[in-house]
Amino acid sequence: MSPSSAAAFAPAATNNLDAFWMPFTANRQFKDAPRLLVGAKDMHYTTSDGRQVLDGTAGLWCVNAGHARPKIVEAVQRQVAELDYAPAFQMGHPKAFEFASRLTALAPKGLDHVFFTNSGSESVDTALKIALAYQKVRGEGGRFRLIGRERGYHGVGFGGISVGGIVTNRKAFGPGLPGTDHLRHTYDRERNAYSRGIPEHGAELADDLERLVALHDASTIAAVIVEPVAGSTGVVLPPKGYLERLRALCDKHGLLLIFDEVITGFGRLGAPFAADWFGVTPDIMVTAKGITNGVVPMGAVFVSSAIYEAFMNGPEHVIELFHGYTYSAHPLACAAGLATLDTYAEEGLLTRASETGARFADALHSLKGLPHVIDIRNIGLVGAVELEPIPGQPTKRAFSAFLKAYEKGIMIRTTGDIIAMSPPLIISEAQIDELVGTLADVLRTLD
Ligand code: PXG
Repeated sequence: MSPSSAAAFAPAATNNLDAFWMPFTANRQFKDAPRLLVGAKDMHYTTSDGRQVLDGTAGLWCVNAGHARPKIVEAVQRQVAELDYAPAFQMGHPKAFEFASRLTALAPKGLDHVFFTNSGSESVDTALKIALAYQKVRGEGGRFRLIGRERGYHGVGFGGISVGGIVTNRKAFGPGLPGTDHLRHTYDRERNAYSRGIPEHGAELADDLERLVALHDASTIAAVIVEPVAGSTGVVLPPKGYLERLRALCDKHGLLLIFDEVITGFGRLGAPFAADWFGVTPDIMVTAKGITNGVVPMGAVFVSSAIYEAFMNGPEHVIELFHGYTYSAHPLACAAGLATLDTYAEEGLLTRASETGARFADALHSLKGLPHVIDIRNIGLVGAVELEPIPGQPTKRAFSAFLKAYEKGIMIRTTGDIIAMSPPLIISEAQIDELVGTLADVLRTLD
């Protein structure tokens, strides 16, 4: 055997941390001092060194009912033994239809059809493609532009980064989709710092859509996509009246309004969807994450009947929408999703944040005045604490808070110099106090 083929047959080194190129991670920093999770139950993770860590982020904003919930675990176990996979192209399985029906019954009135995907990013691209194709089937194919918003996060597909507005997620990846443009973001610290809940000032920022309509003409614009509450960019809330105004302007100009509810969907704000919370219904609603409690990857795009029916024309044997994924409506995801909806309903979780949110808001706003804190924002069970960056070293201060917090037994997220929290919706008042109290201790020790 030549030396090179011997090497090829050598067993893989175990625990070779280098093999896994980790997503959205400082790989070298992590691999120098790994943080490994080996178990999870309800509100806690277990680490590889045997510690319990309070989950202040619901994983990545997805484990809304808490970890390892019995109904969901059992449903997935049963499903994998009964029907592990079924094609969704020209074939079906009962739970796909059952889950879609349950979801549309839960969704805001008028969003009566669901297209299944496997992630938020796929849901975003699906929504954008449906919007373009819809304009074409209704004879408005000249409407090709897609409008996003500065500081928006719509996942990492080319469509999503094109309408997204986070520079680090865009600048390395070329020009993106042609024909996209962006509304101004709604963060205004000068007028709205330390707002409790929805900020007072800035509804007029929705009128920025008029600027883009004047520039491009409405007849070239297919859709506007926004997160009702922007999560990844550090929790940016819509000012009072902003979403209503955006809805009215979309109607005025014949534009579809897409809500990206990947984070706000499934109870995060205290209502099933942000559309319910704000009383503003989009034409298309993008979801993922909490749809299966994060247990099996899945996303779903909800569309209005007007959109769905517009495609149900032409010869009946012809595919109406040339789009879909091998794993659309995967049986394990549907089983997990049905059990997730049962758990949400039995425990009242989709509205629970409207009660616990007040305690969370009190706790968060008590951090005002601690070193480096320059703003605090909250809605439902979402909160953000913004820190003054270390001069010349943006992100470093918040990241060091994240590391210290993990050592002290709580999991938080940071983006830029903003600390974000979005605990599972089952969090108790004592756990809210523990989460925010530990964060306060961390903030007191920051350089
Ligand atoms: N849209 C929105 C609004 C999101 O928040 C996506 C789309 C993409 O979803 P997928 O499933 O493709 O990742 C997201 C994802 C964070 C964080 O800590 C946020 C997300 C993902 C990971 C971390 O802010 N949001």
